[in-house]
Amino acid sequence: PFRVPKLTSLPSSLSTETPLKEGEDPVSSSDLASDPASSLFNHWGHDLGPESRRVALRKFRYYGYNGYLSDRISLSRPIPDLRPDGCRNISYSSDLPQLSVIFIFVNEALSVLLRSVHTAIQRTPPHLLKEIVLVDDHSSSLELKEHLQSFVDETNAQHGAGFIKVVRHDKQEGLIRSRVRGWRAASAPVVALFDAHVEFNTGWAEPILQRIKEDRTRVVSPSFDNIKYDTFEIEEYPLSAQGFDWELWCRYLNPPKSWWIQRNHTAPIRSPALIGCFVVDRKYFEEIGLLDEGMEIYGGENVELGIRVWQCGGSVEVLPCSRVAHIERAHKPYTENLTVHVRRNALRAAEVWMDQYKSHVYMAWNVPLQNSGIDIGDISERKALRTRLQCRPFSWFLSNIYPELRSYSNTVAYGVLKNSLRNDLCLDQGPETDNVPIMYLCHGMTPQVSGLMLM
Ligand SMILES: *[C@@H]1O[C@H](CO)[C@@H](O)[C@H](O)[C@H]1NC(C)=O
Ligand SMILES: *[C@@H]1O[C@H](CO)[C@@H](O)[C@H](O)[C@H]1NC(C)=O
Ligand SMILES: *[C@@H]1O[C@H](CO)[C@@H](O)[C@H](O)[C@H]1NC(C)=O
Ligand SMILES: [Mn+2]
Repeated sequence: PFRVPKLTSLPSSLSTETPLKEGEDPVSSSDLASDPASSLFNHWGHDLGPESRRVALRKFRYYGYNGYLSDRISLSRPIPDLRPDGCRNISYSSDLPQLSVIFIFVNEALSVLLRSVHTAIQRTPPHLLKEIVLVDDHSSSLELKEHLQSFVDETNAQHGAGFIKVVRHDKQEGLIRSRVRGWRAASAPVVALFDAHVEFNTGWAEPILQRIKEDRTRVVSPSFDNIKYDTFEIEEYPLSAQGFDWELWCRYLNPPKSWWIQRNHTAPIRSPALIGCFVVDRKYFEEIGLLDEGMEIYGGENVELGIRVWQCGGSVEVLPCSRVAHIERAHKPYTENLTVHVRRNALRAAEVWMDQYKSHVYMAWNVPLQNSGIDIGDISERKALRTRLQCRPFSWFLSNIYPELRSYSNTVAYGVLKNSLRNDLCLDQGPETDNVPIMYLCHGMTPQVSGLMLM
């Protein structure tokens, strides 16, 4: 029953894309190398002269978004108020706790970073915003040094010394340790950890602070909308929870049934994990173990945090009435090899938190459970944390918090199925449009990796 296709072009199922984090746009670096202009100039810049196009393109390749356009947009532009009906009508406690807003960045366009800071100042009630912490993870870009410093000095002259604090890393530490570094520099009772390519929307802070004031073990995310990386238009996103797949990449999820049943679009959405930006009680964050600083660069730390908070007695939720727009870049900074780090970080989280279900993570990454050859570093401190906090098992998390994540109890083997006569041919998922598997040249990527189940 297997069809052997002509081996001249790849089947449509063959995708080298990694799943997306933060819903980032699936333009890979290799797409950019072959046709960098295509994704910047599709919807923008038709009337630019050749010189401007060159500048715009250079900035786009550097930042992963349209830095040229950003430089020409007001730092305090109005954006649509995308809160669902009912939100504007809710009243909040008059003694909400104060916030430190922490931004981490590496080689961010100055105008994008400043717009993040500006909108935080502009759209957070002044009495609730104690300070802003900027963590520069060893940027090389010059404008982030002097120009940023003069903005900070001017702002502090108005708002008081130390209103904006700048922390700079001498060497690159990655997103995860940068967030923790920002937390260390913060002093307000609640900390908000954000990327530095966002625009805060009206009333974003109050609903979050209310929920944390009522229960300090809540870790809260706003609802995200998208700032299009080419046109900088704001695109409304549907209300979502934040979850993950077995590779521990985060995903937006449909809110749980229990939320829909309430028929109240302003109600908090229970969420298995976090996309990456979140707000948390400063001391509670420490009590439950911050982020796993043994993770590298990027990815998985947000999922680990969500699992850990739930298993150790806290909760995670997304608030429809709190909205923050975020640029989904066309490509990310740091390294082209993000997946190498995400895989390592995922295996760390699996080993510490997921009990027998850790096999699902190994299977998703197609690495053997024993002797995987992947160095995940020392996890003894994280295991001790789990013991100290007397956390629940992962099976509890799966049944009570994330029943949508399918688990398999009958896997006898997983990996790639090779043809024994021609061992360069492997079983492949084939075109997604039909459900017929095919034989195809072995490439070892997702469409050829599968579990073998006992039926
Ligand atoms: C909510 O909105 C309705 C209709 O606009 C208004 O009558 C009511 O007073 C509002 N409630 C609050 C608490 O502001
Ligand atoms: C809807 O949810 C909001 C936020 O939790 C709450 O304040 C409000 O009372 C709820 N409305 C109804 C009708 O239950
Ligand atoms: C990317 O990962 C591969 C395989 O782990 C490694 O050989 C290579 O050096 C990495 N490249 C970069 C730029 O880190
Ligand atoms: Mn981001």
